Amino acid sequence: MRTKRLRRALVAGLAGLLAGAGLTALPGTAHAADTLASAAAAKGRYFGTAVAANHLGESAYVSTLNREFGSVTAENEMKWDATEPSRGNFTFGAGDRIVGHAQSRGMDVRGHTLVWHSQLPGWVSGLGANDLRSAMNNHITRVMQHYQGEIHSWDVVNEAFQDGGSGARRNSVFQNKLGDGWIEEAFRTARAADPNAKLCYNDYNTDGVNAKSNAVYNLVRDLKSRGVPIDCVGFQSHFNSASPVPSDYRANLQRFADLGVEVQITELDIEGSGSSQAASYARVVDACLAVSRCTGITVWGVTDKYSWRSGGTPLLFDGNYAKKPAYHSVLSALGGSGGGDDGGGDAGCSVSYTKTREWSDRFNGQVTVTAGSRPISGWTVTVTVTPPQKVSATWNGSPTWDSSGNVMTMRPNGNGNLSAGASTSFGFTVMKNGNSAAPVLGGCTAS
Ligand code: 9MR
Repeated sequence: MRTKRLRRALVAGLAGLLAGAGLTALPGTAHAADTLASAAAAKGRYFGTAVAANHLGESAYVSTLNREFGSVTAENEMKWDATEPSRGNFTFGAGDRIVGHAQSRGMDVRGHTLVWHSQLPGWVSGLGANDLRSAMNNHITRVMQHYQGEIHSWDVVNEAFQDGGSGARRNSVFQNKLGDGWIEEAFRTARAADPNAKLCYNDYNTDGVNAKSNAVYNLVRDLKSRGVPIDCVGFQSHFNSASPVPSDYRANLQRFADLGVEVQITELDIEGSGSSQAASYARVVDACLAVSRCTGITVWGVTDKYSWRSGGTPLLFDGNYAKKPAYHSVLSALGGSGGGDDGGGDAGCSVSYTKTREWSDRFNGQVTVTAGSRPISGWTVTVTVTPPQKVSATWNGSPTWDSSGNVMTMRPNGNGNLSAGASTSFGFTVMKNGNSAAPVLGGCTAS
């Protein structure tokens, strides 16, 4: 691993020099915040993707990866069946290719995954308890030591709980032969193997508050209270119409964060298309940004065509690597400035005004905000009244005022997320004070 560490140090050193000179390092060299990675970095988050080593020879795949992403996860190459197909024989070639690619571009690497009931080679299932314990600890130790210093977070244990309402542990060779303590043992072994890697528990269908996430929550709370080393919880976040982004997603992330662990969105994909898919993605990004300990988001692949469920077109780039509406909504939710290549060039939203009611001393106005060709997750509109008029009340928006009190800047109050072409409106009452002039609207700016 010497050469890799040296290369990583050189890349890090170069990044430091560029930063010292006031320049931005890889990735996203061209303009600040016009890629997923750079927009996320501006918010203190990483934005990553799962990568398959066998696509690293495809130029469109690699150029999209290099341009947009700041962290990679090996989709399959670091799993047990790939790294230790027979007992004691370790093969790291495919995983090393991914790490080498990431390091050459200054990307971070997530490690996935050390102990999982699936993609487990057959020889593991045949072991007796004592043998299994030493095989598990040896596997963790050897794989983590191979990648020591190169992985920011490891999924030490993956998917140890059952689906459904029981909150019980999943039947697995580890659970059945080693009992409940195997998870704790895996984390202790992992800390000893690479003390600098963050150690995560990772699972699916734990994204909202439910029996399964309660069980994981209780596990993490117990491990933390007894000083067992665990630093992070991964929420896979595989969504579709049968399993949509839960309404309590943010609250669920927050309750785990409140246990003192980082939360990471580790395998995000959302089946669907168009504005509804885009809006769901924006909700996930908004939730992560609202939780200060949510440190990053990884989507489970670069392009729909190589997704594990490609029929559901769940990713941000289509099969030709074109940016989908979901891409734009993620970039926009991250605060980035997209709009470059979709021929849009508009501000992202438009406004119209109507007077809805009038009395002798006052009138009510309504402003309708309509998203353009892409979904938006926020909007800003200015409304200027003519002195001595004064705005005396507002609704469906959050106003701020300039020092004169005549210019109101209105932002959403829970009504910021609009799918492409969708509308919302806010209202206000203007005291005339002798002047019935209509207010003047500034343009609409989307975020
Ligand atoms: O995306 C992975 C796919 O290529 C594999 O065939 C599959 C085998 O189980 O694993 C997929 O990744 C899974 C991940 O490792 C753990 N969470 C669920 C992911 C999707 O199945």
